[in-house]
Amino acid sequence: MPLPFPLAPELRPISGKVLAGERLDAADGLTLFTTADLAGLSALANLVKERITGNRAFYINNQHINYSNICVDDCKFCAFGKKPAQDGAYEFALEEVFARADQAARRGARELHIVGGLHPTLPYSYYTDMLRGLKDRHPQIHLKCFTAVEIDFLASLYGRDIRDTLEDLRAAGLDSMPGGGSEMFSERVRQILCPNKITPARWLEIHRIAHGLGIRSTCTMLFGHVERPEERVDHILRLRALQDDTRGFTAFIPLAFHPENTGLAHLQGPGGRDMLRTVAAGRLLFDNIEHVKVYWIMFTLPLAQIGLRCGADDLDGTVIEERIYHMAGAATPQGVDESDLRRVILETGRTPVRRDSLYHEIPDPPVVAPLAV
Ligand code: V47
Repeated sequence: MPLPFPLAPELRPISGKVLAGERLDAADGLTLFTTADLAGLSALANLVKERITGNRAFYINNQHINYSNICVDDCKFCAFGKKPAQDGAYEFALEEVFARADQAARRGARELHIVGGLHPTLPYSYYTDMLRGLKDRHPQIHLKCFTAVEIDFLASLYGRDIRDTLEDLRAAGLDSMPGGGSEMFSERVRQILCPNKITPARWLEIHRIAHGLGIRSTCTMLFGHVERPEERVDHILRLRALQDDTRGFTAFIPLAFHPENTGLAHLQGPGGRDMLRTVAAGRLLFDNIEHVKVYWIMFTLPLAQIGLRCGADDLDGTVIEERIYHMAGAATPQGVDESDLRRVILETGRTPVRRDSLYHEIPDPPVVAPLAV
């Protein structure tokens, strides 16, 4: 059946594969990241999105908590991390974390997304007590905490292996892991961006172990800095290969690089076209991940709306207190209300679906009629 939209010649063999449900390979990926036909690419990705999730667009009532920005690493792309004695360095006492969680619970949040820097002296018990304290106070809230980079750091600081560390954290209340810290797997790029960060093999191994323990996670790709199209493809295909083995990733999240206040402030960051292209290419290449998120904090709400028509099916959430991206000069608000997200989704013609962290729908609470007096 002919497609209801025109396609540039280089996309036609790819659309043939997509319609036949065949997997795209690295050469196809390179075409997706280089074609000038953004409209055709987006329409193809939208077709796949609608095949998987129909007209629905997801969002979550969540809150981010960045418990500390103190970090022993020195990633060039990061404006968030500070050395312990540096101006602006902070760490939350557990009571401050709990106060934020109480505020989130009052707003009806269903997820806390908690990440920080690589803090050299916080005790192991800080992390386990944090999780235990949060679960005791708010058992209904899903705890999505600590990137693979933090898990690796914690494990090596306290001489424990990854499996034991993850089991301890899970016993304390950890439900799932966010996908940060993978950045871009290319060794060439890592030498420029983050030479001291854990290796791609280590990042993947930690997610593999987590998935084996039943801890789901997401995966990300930081793009729009010094990487080449083939390095984006390589990054995505390595994540896809892990997903073939474990099926543990719930969503792919392309993270648009924001250069302000970073060691790479001379770069531009990606333009809107490139951001939409990356969403669409991600949707088409990840034939084994159900959801693609346009993280509106990084994309802005108007561009995220278009993203929902280019392959993405999820906006992330209310967020409330984002710091990592705002330290890098993001001009978006630090958070929004659920009603804003619903409106933004409705404007795109999609049906808003409130979800939990694992993409189960959370229906509206029943409307209780007032008692007649
Ligand atoms: O790992 C840091 C990126 C990530 C900058 O799992 C930057 O659902 C752009 O991973 N410009 C943390 N990006 C955020 C993250 C995330 C966000 C939303 C949802 C999920 C999820 C995960 O942010 C870091 C790094 O890749 N980052 N600095 C910057 N200047």
